Amino acid sequence: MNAIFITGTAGSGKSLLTSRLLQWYVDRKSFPISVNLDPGVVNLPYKPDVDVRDYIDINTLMETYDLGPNGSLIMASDMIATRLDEIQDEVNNLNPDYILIDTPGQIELFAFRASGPYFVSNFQSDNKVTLFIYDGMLVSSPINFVSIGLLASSVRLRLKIAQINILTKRDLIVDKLRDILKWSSSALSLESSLDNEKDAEYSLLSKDLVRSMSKGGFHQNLIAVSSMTLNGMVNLSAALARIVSQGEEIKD
Ligand SMILES: Nc1nc2c(ncn2[C@@H]2O[C@H](COP(=O)(O)OP(=O)(O)O)[C@@H](O)[C@H]2O)c(=O)[nH]1
Ligand SMILES: [Mg+2]
Repeated sequence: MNAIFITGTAGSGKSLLTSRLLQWYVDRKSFPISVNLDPGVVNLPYKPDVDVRDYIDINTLMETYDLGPNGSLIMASDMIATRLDEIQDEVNNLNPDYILIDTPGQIELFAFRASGPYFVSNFQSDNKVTLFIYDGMLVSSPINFVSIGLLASSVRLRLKIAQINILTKRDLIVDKLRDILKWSSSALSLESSLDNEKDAEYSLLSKDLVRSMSKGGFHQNLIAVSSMTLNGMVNLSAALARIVSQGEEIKD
């Protein structure tokens, strides 16, 4: 079993990518399943095989503890780890090749509280990988690119497993795509784009951050995908296959 945790900012395209990867693996005769870990989601573009909402109900929490929508969502996210055993049992019974785990809409509720990292670290699977999604619509300048890179690095520090960084919505950012991919493949090119930023203070700060992130091995090699046209899915599945096969080599 290979567990793929799909993370990213709210609205970045986690759920749609989950549904596309599901179909991708079905079409290639693998056996994938989807796990919805977002207790607050109302509509999903796929029918989850395993669903945290079967165990945690936001409305019950609101009524029982007299909480508002935000408080109950925080409480629900904190409870995800308490349901690990049941979710693990359901997954093990299905025994799939790939487990696509769609995480809560608000990344901070999953990655930056105790429950998410606990779940990731204690979930049993042969291989585990995080996909971190850069929302293509948010990467509009080199400084924004650096700020999302920091978030990606921060998620990696919290979840502590292999991570693949993805840029979604490439169909909506055709004009910017070349620049963004250049920034992601070369720290030097990113620094020279940062040189052209008007605000010298933020340009310098961003350059310092890029240097220390590259030194620390946080190289942002983005894979650009579109969940609308499926452009880039081949590259994403190849990157996933590399991580899965590395895991198998280590086990031999
Ligand atoms: N054009 C385009 N829209 C996308 C893409 N990925 C997601 N979206 C749209 O972005 C919105 C948020 O996507 P969703 O998967 O719900 O994001 P989540 O909050 O991260 O789960 C939805 O309206 C999607 O249809 C993409 O690659 N291209
Ligand atoms: Mg979602």
